[in-house]
Amino acid sequence: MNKHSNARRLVMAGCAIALGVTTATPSGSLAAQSEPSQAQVTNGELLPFAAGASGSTSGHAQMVRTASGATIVSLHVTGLVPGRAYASHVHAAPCAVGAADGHYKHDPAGAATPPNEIWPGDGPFVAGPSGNANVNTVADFRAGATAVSVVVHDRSLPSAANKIACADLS
Ligand SMILES: [Cu+2]
Repeated sequence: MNKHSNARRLVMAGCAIALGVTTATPSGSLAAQSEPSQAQVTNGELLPFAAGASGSTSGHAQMVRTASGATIVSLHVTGLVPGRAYASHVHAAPCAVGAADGHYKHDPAGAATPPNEIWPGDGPFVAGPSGNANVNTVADFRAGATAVSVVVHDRSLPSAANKIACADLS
């Protein structure tokens, strides 16, 4: 192998590390299993809850736990009321269990706000003129196993009954 192609391999390896991309290990040895985790992608369709059953809310959510230790959540919602304010959070129960229950917290004893919680849009967001919203957020930790759903809240409804849609992540 000549000098040029060696340099090229080094550059490519550097890029893979910088992007947090985990490449297949050639040996498959036990030692390889203690390498940094691979990226994990989960996603799900957004389905209406009772509070949103009168509308036509749909869309999807995706969570990427990166190999470098971050969590990226993106949410696409359609069928919202244009100009109305909504909010979204990662929740700690499946949609079918207690209407997805409460928010996922990185530190269970920590604050009920970001960065300890994961809120796509980082706070309230407003539906566009077509009733769509595309929001995301990046947390600087890898979400734990109980970060299982993404809920959309309609902030024009009372907080006790404003969960309009939910996506189970799998
Ligand atoms: Cu919520």
